[in-house]
This record gives sequence, structure tokens and C-alpha cells, in this order.
Amino acid sequence: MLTEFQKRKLSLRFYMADTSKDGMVELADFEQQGQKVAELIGIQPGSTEYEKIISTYVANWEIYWKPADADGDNKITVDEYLKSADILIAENTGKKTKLRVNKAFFDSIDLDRDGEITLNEYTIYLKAVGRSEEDAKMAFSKIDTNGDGKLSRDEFATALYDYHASNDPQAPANRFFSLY
Ligand SMILES: [Ca+2]
Ligand SMILES: [Ca+2]
Ligand SMILES: [Ca+2]
Ligand SMILES: [Ca+2]
Repeated sequence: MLTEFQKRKLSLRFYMADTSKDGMVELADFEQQGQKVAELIGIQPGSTEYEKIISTYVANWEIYWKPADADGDNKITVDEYLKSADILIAENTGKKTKLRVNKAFFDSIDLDRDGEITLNEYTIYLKAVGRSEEDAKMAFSKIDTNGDGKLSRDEFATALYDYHASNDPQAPANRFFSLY
């Protein structure tokens, strides 16, 4: 069972992902996030690069979010999201599963596809979901655990798992999305 602390934390993340602010997380939110990222880095609609960015955001929806849609209406309510997060945490997945589950999300943020996320790439993502540059800097410093200025797949997946699972209000990974 999720604790009240986890529920509050994950609900904030849910409402951040709901960029259309209609109370549901759906495909359109991810298309919107991809569009915003393209706009922030000056990529024109219709270009190959633009389509690539959108497709990584669509993949993120398909792989991480859509499985939470228990009633199959293509919209995720906060209750559906919390239930699926509860199951994921209870499964206490190993490192391989963490890396697999988080691959699409990592790939959508790693804009130059070099296998590492820089502060700049992370800032673009967080801005696209409504956070500020300062928020991004703070969040990044908490999850770049070896302090080399880049997020490896391993650091990213571990921090994201801890973000979901941790019930310790002091855990650095709580700041993954800068929220709370
Ligand atoms: Ca929405
Ligand atoms: Ca649903
Ligand atoms: Ca990169
Ligand atoms: Ca690092």
C-alpha cells in the first residue's frame, strides 16, 4: 500500500504530466510535451527531427503510462496511476527491469542520443512540463549521484525507482521532478 507521503508525491507527478490540465493523463499530453520540447530547441514541425522527438514522447506514454489504464478508456485518472505505481513498487523490480521500464523515458530526454542526460537536456524536459530552470538545476543535482554533470541510464533508473518507492521525506530522489 502506498503511504500518504507516496500518494502525495506521485499525485504531484501525475498532475505535472497532465500538461493539458484536464485532470487526465493521455496521449495528447505527451504529444504536447514533445511539441514543447521541439519549440524550446527551435525544431520546426514537419521535420524529421521533430517527428523523432514526438515519437519518443509517444513511446514514453505507451510504455510507462498506458499500462496504468485499467479500464481501457485511453485516459488515466490519478486513481489508476496510483494503483499501478503501487503494483510496480510492490514488485520491487531488479536493476534490469528498472532500466527496461525507464528506457523510453530516458530516451525522450536524451535529445542528442549519446546515452547520457546533461543538465541542459534535463532542463528542456522539465521546462516542457512547466518547471523552471532553477527547479531543473536543483533536481539534477539530487539525481546526479556521482556529480559528473551527466545522468547515466543507471543513475536515472535508480533515482526514478527510488523516487517512486521511497517513503523517506529526506531521500534526494524525491526531487526527481523538482516537485514536492
Ligand atoms: Ca491531460
Ligand atoms: Ca482509464
Ligand atoms: Ca545526451
Ligand atoms: Ca552522473
